[in-house]
Amino acid sequence: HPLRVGVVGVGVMGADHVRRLATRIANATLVAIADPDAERAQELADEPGAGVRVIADPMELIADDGVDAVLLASPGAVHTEQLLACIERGTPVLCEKPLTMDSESSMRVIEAERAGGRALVQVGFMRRFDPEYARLKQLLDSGDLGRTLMLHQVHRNLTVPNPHFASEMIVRDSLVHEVDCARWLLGEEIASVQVISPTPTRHALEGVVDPQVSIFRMASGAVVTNEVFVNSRTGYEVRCEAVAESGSAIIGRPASGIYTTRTVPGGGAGSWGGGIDPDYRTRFERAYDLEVQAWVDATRRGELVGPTSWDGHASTVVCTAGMESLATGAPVDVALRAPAIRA
Ligand code: ISE
Repeated sequence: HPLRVGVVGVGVMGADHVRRLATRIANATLVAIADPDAERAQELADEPGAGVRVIADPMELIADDGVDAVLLASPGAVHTEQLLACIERGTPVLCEKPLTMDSESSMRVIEAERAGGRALVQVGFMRRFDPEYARLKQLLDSGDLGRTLMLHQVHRNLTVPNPHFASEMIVRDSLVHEVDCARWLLGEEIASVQVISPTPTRHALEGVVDPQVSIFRMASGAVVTNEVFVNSRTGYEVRCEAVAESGSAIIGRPASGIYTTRTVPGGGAGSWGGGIDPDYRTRFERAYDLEVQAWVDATRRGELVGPTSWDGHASTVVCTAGMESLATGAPVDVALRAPAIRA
C-alpha cells in the first residue's frame, strides 16, 4: 500500500512539503499534519488534494498507528525529542536540516538509531538530489578533472523571512548546506572552520553579521571558501565552483534559455532577460521533489537513501565550531568522533 505520511511542522518548508506530498509524490498518501498553530495546519489540510487529519500535538502524530513515516519540518530546536520519539517507534523519518541544534543532541539521535539496529533518519540536504549538483558530484568522482583542490561556494538569499535571523542562524541554517556539500562533493570531513565577518550590509539588522565568509580546511588539505549573504536583496543565488588539477566546473548559474535584452526604465544600460529565483522553494523545486520521492520509494523498500543521521551530526559539529569561530574570527578545529554504539 502507499506509504502513509504525516508531516510535522507547517512553516515555509513544511507547507511546501504538504503540497508536494498531496499533489506530486507517487506511492505516498499524506494522512495527517501537526503544528502548534492549528489554524494554519487546518488551512493547509483544507487545500485541494490535501484533505487530511489535523493533529495538534506532533508527538500524537508520531505515535499514531495510521502513520507509517514522518516528514519532520518543525523548527530545529524541537527536532531532538521528535526524532527520538520516531526512532523509539521504529518510524522512518525525513528530517529537515538542521538535524538538531548541537553536537551532543545529534549524537544522541545517532546512538538511539544505532541502538535500535536500524537506520531510520534521512536528513533534508536536498541539494544532493539537485540534478546540477548530482552532475558535478559525478564529474568530480569520475576523476576526469584530476584531484579537486578547492570549492568556491556562494549562497545568497533575497532576504530572510524571520527578521531575527541572527548571525548564529546564518551559520546553523544557511552555512549548514555548504558544509554538507563540501563533505559530500569532496568525500571527506572538514578539519577546521573559520568564519570571517566583512562589514555588514545596511540591510541587516543592527548587530547581525551578514554577509559572512567562511573557510573550511578539509582533512586532505583541500580548501573550501563560502560566502553566505542572507540579505543580498538580489535573489536566491546558490553556486558552486570546483577547481581541480586539470580543470574546473561551475553549477548554479541560472539557465539563460532564450536570451533577450530589454531597456531599463529611465534609460541607461540594458539588462538581459533572465530572472533569478526568489527563494529555495523554486530554485530547488526539482531537488525537493526527487528527494521526497526517493525517501518514499526507499522507505517502502525498507531502505534508506541520501544523507544519514551521521551526515546530519557531522554538519552540526562543523556548525558548532563555526559559531565559535564567528565570535572570534579565528579558525576552530572540528572534533568529530565516532558514535559509541554501532548498528
Ligand atoms: C533556509 O533555512 C534553507 O534551508 C535554505 O535552503 C537556505 O537557503 C536559507 O538560507 C535558510 O534560511
